[in-house]
Amino acid sequence: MKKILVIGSAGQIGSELVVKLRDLYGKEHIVATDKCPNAGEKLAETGIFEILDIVDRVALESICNKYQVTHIINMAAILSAVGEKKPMLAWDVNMNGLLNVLEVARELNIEQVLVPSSIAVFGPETPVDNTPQETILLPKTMYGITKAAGELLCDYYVRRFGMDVRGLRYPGIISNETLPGGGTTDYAVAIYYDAVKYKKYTCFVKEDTRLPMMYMPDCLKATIDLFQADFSKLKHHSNFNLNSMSFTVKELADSIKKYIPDFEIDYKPDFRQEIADTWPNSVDDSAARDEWGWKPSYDLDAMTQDMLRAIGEKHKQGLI
Ligand code: AKB
Repeated sequence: MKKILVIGSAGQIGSELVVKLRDLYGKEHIVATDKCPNAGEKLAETGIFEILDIVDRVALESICNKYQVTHIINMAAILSAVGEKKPMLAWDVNMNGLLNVLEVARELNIEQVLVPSSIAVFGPETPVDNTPQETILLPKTMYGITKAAGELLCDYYVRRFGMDVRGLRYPGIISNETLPGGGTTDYAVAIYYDAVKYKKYTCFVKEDTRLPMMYMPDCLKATIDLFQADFSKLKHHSNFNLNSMSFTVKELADSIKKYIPDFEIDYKPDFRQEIADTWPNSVDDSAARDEWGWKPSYDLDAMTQDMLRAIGEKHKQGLI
């Protein structure tokens, strides 16, 4: 039976992925870990939780041995905006941390490693519309550099050591459970919270900024579908493009206005505009569709309705 270690479980995606995995495989089969003890409190109440900093290889190995881990999902990462403020930290967590995961997995014969990548692997030289699976990877952020190098490293472990390592390029992820931390696409989450609380949002990128985005239920589905896919059927391994929706900030604001007509937005672009300008508008995910059957469910309006409902509920209860 699988014993799945999730690293970085208290983050935006990890916190919801752990809940889903516990439902699917049983809570005794999921080892949730995070470096922040407080952030993991909720996860610790409902299943196995250990404190783990991905850069601590000895601790990682000891947890894998303690629980006889068979699968690792690595959700720990320093994202693009924080990565530009702290590039050495981004390198350490995203590269040295990843190397620890791959090396421990190799030494202990772990059956599978899943490592998310990101649209941040692309750069201004990449075709911006329907970005192909195989294309120019010249990222300009430290986060993007570590993700592009990480994809190559993961594919190296597949080729050189015959390991099962897989990964997918997340677009901006929108959710209402745990706030994202330190990404450029965070505006697409913050806008909903501010719409509910203040009916007003000041956006840190311009209104015509268009980026690929995805709602959390689709993100969880994609992650679990790839996790469960038959490895022998995969031609790609660590770098699946993943498309769902693509919209400008104005289109996002217009979608919110359908449900909150007096919602107002203004714009004060900051350093994150430059990052967003290096990323594509939309990506071609036919490899993910062909090789493991990827298919998203949500569009912008369906997501907006669900986000406003969930955040409105929290607001009524005084939780935000
Ligand atoms: C970020 O904005 O840094 C992330 C990402 C696109 O990977 N959300």
